This record gives sequence, C-alpha cells and structure tokens, in this order.
Amino acid sequence: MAAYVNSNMKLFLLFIYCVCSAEEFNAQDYLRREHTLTKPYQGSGMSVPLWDFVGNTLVTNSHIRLTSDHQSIRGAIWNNVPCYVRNWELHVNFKVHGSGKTLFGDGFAIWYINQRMKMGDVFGNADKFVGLGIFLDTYSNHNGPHNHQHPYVSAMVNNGSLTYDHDDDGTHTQLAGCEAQFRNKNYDTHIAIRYTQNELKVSLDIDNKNEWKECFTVKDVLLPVGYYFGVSAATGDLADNHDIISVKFYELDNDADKDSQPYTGLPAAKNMESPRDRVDENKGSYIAGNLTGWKLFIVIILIIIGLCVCGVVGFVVFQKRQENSRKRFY
Ligand SMILES: *[C@@H]1O[C@H](CO)[C@@H](O)[C@H](O)[C@H]1NC(C)=O
Ligand SMILES: [Ca+2]
Repeated sequence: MAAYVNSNMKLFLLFIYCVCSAEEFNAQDYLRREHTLTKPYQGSGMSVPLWDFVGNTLVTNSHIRLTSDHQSIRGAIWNNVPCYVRNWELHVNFKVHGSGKTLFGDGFAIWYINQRMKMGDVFGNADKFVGLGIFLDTYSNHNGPHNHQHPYVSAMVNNGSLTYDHDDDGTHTQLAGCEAQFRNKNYDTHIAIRYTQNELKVSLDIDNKNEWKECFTVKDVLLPVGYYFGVSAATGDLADNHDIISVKFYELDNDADKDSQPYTGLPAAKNMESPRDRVDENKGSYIAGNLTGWKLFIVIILIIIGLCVCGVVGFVVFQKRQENSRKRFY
C-alpha cells in the first residue's frame, strides 16, 4: 500500500517537474539574444551590441527613434547577425506618434532581407530588395479611393525584381494586408511576425488588450536562411515620430526539420494577392454591370410579351372551339 502511494507520488512530482521545466523552457530558451534588442540599449560605449544604425536614427534610454516628427528624413536599425533559424517569431514593440491630426506619414517597415544598411525610398530602405518586407504604412499616397483605410499593414516578398510602388501604396505587389489604427496611442503597440513551415502570419496587439489579433496569414512563402533583420522608417512632406522600443526574436524550430536541408534559394511567394481594382476599372465594371441589367430587363419584357401573345392566341382558339361546339349542339 505504502509503495503504491509512493509511486503515485513520484509520478505526480515528475508531472509537476515536467510542467514547470517546460514553462521555463518556453520563456527563456526560445528567446535568441543575438537577434533581440531590448532596454538598456547601450553597452559600455555609445554603440549598441549586435545592432547598427543608419540615417537619422537616435538612441535614447527609452526608445530608438528612426525618424523624428520632421519632414524628409530616414533612419534604420540593423541586426548584424544573419539569421539561420528556420522557424521564428519576431515581436516588435513600436510607437508611431506626432503632432499631425489628419496629415502624417509615411510609416515604417520591418525587414528580413539579404542586404543591410542600404538607404532608399521604401520606408527608408532601398527598393528591389531581396527578402521580406512588412510595411506599416500610415499615409495613403493613392489618388482616389482605396479598397482600404490607412494606416495599413501589408507584406511583400521580393527576389530583387519587383519595385515597390508608392503611388499604389504597394497594393499591386502585396501578399496580403489589413487596416490597423496603431498611431498616437498612449499605451504599448506591438506587431508579431511569425514564419513557420513556409507560412507567414502577422498579428497585432494595438488595442491595449494584451492579446494578439490576426492581421493576415499567407501560405507558401519561401524565405531562405542567412538574411538580416532590420527596421526602417521615413518621413516625406508629412512626418511622424517612428520609435522602436524593443525587438524580440523567438526560435520556433522543431525536431521535425532537423533532417531536411534549410531553404537557400531566392525568396518566393505563390499567393500574391490579385491586384486591387483601380478606380477606372471600377467604373468599367459598373457600366458593364448596368448593361447586363438592361439586357436582362429586355429579355424579361420579351418573355412577358411572348406569354401575352400565347395567352391571347390561346384564348382566341379556345373561344373559336367553344363557338364551334355550340354550333354543333344547336
Ligand atoms: C522573381 O519574381 C518575379 C515576380 O514574382 C518572377 O516573375 C520571376 O520569375 C522571379 N525570378 C526568379 C529568378 O525566381
Ligand atoms: Ca503610403
């Protein structure tokens, strides 16, 4: 009897131990320091370990300001350790704020690309990039109505051949996107980018509820290992403060992948979203829609006329027969 209780007790303790150590493992061992940026940012000197800065980027005790609320400036931070983790999740705690009530911009981008520190016109980074870009676009450059509101979060995968089209807010090259009111909040705002088994999932925590809400998921996204993480921002005629508070990188690799070779080809994505309708295309389909409406109307009128003719003819024939039968009887 005693032995029985004892073994049960052992099992119970083992169970408790497993649960506790599993939790510890989740919390600690998955966070990879070499791709992470948290406070305090500075090491011994002015430099920040593992991360490099370009453009107007400014490091303070509480945040890393990629751009201040001034026109036509750019800034970026770049992790200087290439990423060889295949399945990962990146959490970025950010703050976009400024004095503009209705006019502000342009936004910022989170990158996983092959070349670091190249400044350019895509939210501060060079165009024709090779890799993944997640855009948090605060300003609609589109002339005329969009199918969506701004701020807008979207993803683009590029093998170096595509150009980001600002005039369309990148809608013709995006994989997917969602609207997100993340600007001028007096609480913490976060974005999570999860890449597992060739699936890209972007979630947001911007409602002060401390929970992730899915923005979009795209399957069949191929990203090679060995690229770099970075965050860049730009202002143009319109401006905003684009602040990064932290970047946390979690490894999600599992044993199932251990036997296969990691992907080393060019970035590729199958499910590029079909281009959104432009305004003139919309007008075209509107007229076309009306024409089919008219055609349908005419067809219905013809059917009604046809039925009336049949009815009248039938009635006349019926009358004639009645008369004929009367004539026979009388
Ligand atoms: C690069 O991407 C473009 C557009 O998605 C595609 O048409 C082209 O075939 C790709 N090139 C290579 C070498 O994969
Ligand atoms: Ca834009």
